Amino acid sequence: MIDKLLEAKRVVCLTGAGISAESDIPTFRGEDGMWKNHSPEELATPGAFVRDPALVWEFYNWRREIIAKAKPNPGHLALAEMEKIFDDFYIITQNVDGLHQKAGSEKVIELHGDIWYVRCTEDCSQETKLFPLYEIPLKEIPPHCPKCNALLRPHVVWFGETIPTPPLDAALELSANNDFFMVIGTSAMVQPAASLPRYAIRSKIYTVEINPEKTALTEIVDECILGKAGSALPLLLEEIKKYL
Ligand code: BV8
Repeated sequence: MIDKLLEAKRVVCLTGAGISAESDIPTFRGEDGMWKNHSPEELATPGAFVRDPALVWEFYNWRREIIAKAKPNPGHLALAEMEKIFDDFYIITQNVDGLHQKAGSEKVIELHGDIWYVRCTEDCSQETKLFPLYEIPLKEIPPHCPKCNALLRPHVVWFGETIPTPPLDAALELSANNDFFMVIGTSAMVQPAASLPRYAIRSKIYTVEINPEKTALTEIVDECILGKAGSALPLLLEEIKKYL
């Protein structure tokens, strides 16, 4: 694997909740993924928000409080260093926690949005189309638009909502056009993100999975490192540095 990685001009990574697990952010399908007996799939939907915006915002407030305390772990930091080593190094992330950017990664495509941004559900003005809301905990649940008092919603992609075209097109293009693809910390169950590694494999790109557990991808990738991102990625970085 290391020879393929060293020859690579463009490296692309797809990350999921697993890369933030060692930053103490619960994954979606791990045993800590539930919140008050609700699964994220139940709450991260437009229907749940219409039915009970307060409950959905309680869920996001809980996650925001956890994420606010979270620090990038050695896995995030190793990817940020790799971005400086390779000519072209991109991260496509399913996560909304912003930890890749906090770790120093700059070329990050957030497929599912950013938990720190909100938008007015009435789309009432340019300023409230999309703006940051960092207060922890939220002063008001659910929060209302400062301009028109309509409900605010988190700027994340819910189940049943389409991924915005710009990040999705960029992710599709990168997944099929690179020299080395790493899929890190994802159960590869959520579409269309889960199809990205398959595009890489179909494009005959050397694909490596890093995950302590097997997934639906494990059988079809070129190599699987059965381990945690927080230890596997720093080891990979050390290996790379031997040849620099
Ligand atoms: C779409 C943002 C077109 C929000 C997220 C029925 C109706 C409507 C849609 C569908 C439907 N059936 C299927 C769909 C499609 C649906 C989907 O895929 N559903 C799944 C449940 C089957 N997808 C969508 O709706 C997408 N849009 O398809 O639009 C459309 C539109 C209408 C109708 C049809 C189609 C939008 C999906 C985006 C949802 N938003 N997040 C928020 O965060 O609040 S998804 C969210 O869950 C995450 O972003 C992520 O994508 C996913 C969680 O997956 P993972 O990241 O993989 O995390 P998970 O916990 O599952 O796994 C963690 C992994 O880490 C494990 O493998 C574990 O072993 C590993 N791990 C643990 N520790 C470590 C580790 N790895 C490394 N190191 C460690 N230390």
